[in-house]
Amino acid sequence: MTNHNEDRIFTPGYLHVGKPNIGNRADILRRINGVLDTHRLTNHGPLVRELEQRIADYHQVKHCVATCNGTVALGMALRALGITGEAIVPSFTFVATAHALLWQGIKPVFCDIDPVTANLDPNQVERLITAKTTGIIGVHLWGRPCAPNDLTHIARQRGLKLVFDAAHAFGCSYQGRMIGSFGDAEVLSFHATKVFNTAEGGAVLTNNSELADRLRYIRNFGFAGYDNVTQLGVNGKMNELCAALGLANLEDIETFIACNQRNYLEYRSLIGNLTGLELLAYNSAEKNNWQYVIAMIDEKRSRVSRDDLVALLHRHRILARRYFWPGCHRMEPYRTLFPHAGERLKQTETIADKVIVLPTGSGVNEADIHRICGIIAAAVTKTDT
Ligand code: T4K
Repeated sequence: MTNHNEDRIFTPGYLHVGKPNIGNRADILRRINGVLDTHRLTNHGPLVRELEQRIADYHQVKHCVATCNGTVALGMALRALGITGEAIVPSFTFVATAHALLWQGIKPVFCDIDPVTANLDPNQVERLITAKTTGIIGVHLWGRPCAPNDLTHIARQRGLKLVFDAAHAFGCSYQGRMIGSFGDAEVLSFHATKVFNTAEGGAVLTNNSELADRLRYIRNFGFAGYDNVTQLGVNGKMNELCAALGLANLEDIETFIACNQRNYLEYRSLIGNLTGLELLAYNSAEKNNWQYVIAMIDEKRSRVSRDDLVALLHRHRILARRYFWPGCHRMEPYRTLFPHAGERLKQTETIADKVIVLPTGSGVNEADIHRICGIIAAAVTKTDT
């Protein structure tokens, strides 16, 4: 049984990572009513097209191809770019990144992360390139850019395709340029748990018009007109109801981000200097969505272990998470396929064992954060007795 079956977490009184941000309800219902009135529920309707344009504008990129979710968007991008054989990818990511590769018959070659950024380590990437490598998949973990310049340089030099999994990076920037236009393509997720959501949804962003065209065909079974299928495709379409929710939520995106930032600063003021705990920093010179409040527990200096702290918080109905423990390589089918991968993933395993993701978003208020931090501080702090 997976956590998806834990309906108890949806009962009032729980604080959790990933509680959806929901925009103005009247606006959402008005837009959904409009969809119902027209009877146009899906297949590239006007709301999906409007959302695509607005998301492309927001990320300053030419094309946004909206999809039914981020995982399908990743698979579509890999296929449209002709990535085959092997692709280099972090193990320290949500398992969907690795699954998207294997689902396309591509071998994920797990690469270690940089201990400071927790993102792909470009030096390690170079070492893993073989004659079979056709692509690099960087993940902007927790919305923090994944070495876009270094990876672009390596990909260009070695003739590889470069895709960024930007599932966490809606509204983030790198060196003043919005995430969305780095590499050959970047992939967003609009899952309920993301800073911007359409309940389920995702998108591929790219500046390459020819690639965008190919993605639009792939998204629609390969149809190029009535009864005319010109290539292998999939059903990757976003529907109008999700787009309606998305358009309404987009109206409030700056409010959601401001709320996240306020929450983050509150956490920082309360547990930012705690011995035994490090709160992950964001570069405030860049645009961030502040969607992930990440604490790293140093078990040598903390009174409590990471896992005991998570269990303690759960007992208090605070569903902190260990994203992305234990790392894809220690999950099936990868554990069986690549039993020795861990030997080169030392930083991945070290960081995966330290991380706690704390609740934030519009469902969390200042008093909640004080309560959470009180429990954490009491548990982590060693007393001199
Ligand atoms: N790449 C990366 C790096 C990703 O993080 C993700 C998704 C993807 C690719 C793939 O994108 P999608 O195909 O999903 O668009 C969740 C999400 O299902 C997943 O979208 C997300 N990353 C991942 C980080 O987290 P779970 O299984 O941990 O989520 P779950 O169902 O336990 O939900 C988390 C919490 O959110 C719960 O405690 C309750 C709350 N919640 C959740 C939902 C769905 C709500 O309050 N309401 C809701 O409707 O995977």
